[in-house]
Amino acid sequence: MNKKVMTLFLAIASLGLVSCNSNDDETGIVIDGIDLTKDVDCCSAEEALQVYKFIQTVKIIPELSTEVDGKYEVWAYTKTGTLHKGYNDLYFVVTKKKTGNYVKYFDIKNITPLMHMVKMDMWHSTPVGSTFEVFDTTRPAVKQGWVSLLMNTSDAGSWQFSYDIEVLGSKGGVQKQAIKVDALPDGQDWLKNFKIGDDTYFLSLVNPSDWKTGKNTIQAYVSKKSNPITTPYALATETFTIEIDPRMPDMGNHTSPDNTPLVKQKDGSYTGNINLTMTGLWRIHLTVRDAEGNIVAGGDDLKDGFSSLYWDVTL
Ligand SMILES: [Cu+2]
Repeated sequence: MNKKVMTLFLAIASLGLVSCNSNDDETGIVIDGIDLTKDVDCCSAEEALQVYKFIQTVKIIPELSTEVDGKYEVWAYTKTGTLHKGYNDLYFVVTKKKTGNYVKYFDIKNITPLMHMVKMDMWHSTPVGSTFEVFDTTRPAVKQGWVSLLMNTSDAGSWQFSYDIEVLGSKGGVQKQAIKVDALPDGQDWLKNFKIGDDTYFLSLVNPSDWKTGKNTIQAYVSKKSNPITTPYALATETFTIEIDPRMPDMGNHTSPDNTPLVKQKDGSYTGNINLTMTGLWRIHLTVRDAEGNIVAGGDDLKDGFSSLYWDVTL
């Protein structure tokens, strides 16, 4: 083969990889001065493979997936392809329609879940993660954010979602898309609220379904209800400490050793340690303190001596 035929052959071979999104930066195949393999909008072959592997672990939410400018496809994912009451991780991936290649540079903005409450004919939003960040340096073309949905869809009301996306200068998004929010099974209650004066705060427990028997990291977010309530609820700016007292109500309210309070991290989340020594229903009683150490929630209104502010997690 002469040199030109050889490069063409390599180029075609590399196009074969496009379907599994391995646009390879390293090979750098050039025809007439155009580098066919180096897609500057995405990633190395290794990074593309990481994205590909990641999306095998999640499922598409068709309602939140869309197309931008006829050029890009936007894919929204959760772990199950559905949404449920409480905290949900949301992931976004963008591909080029022509090649299927991932696009690294895009921004998700203004994610706005709204619930219409039938009886009162009013709308409210819900806690939302402030930004959709690059998920992981090994998977740079995946953006991750979260929503924590106050209620599930029922006769009382239903949800719609909107967001804006910008991909390489093209703008698009999803507007007022109806989407169902599932209830959690009995024995699971991952979202609670408390009040300080006129302000309402929400405590969103992050993915307790990932927990195993024994020691786990416990993570949560504290969000503050917006005014107006149709604006997504941002993280509370205050610094709290969330003390936990896990008990098994079906087993004489025994507790477990080695639990530590949730404290605020740089990323705005709260993390601590929880030790769930056996399977079954755990009621995690909460006491919230402000930065000065004063109890602001869960301190009074004790039921059987325990805080009436609690998450339920069934292992
Ligand atoms: Cu509602």
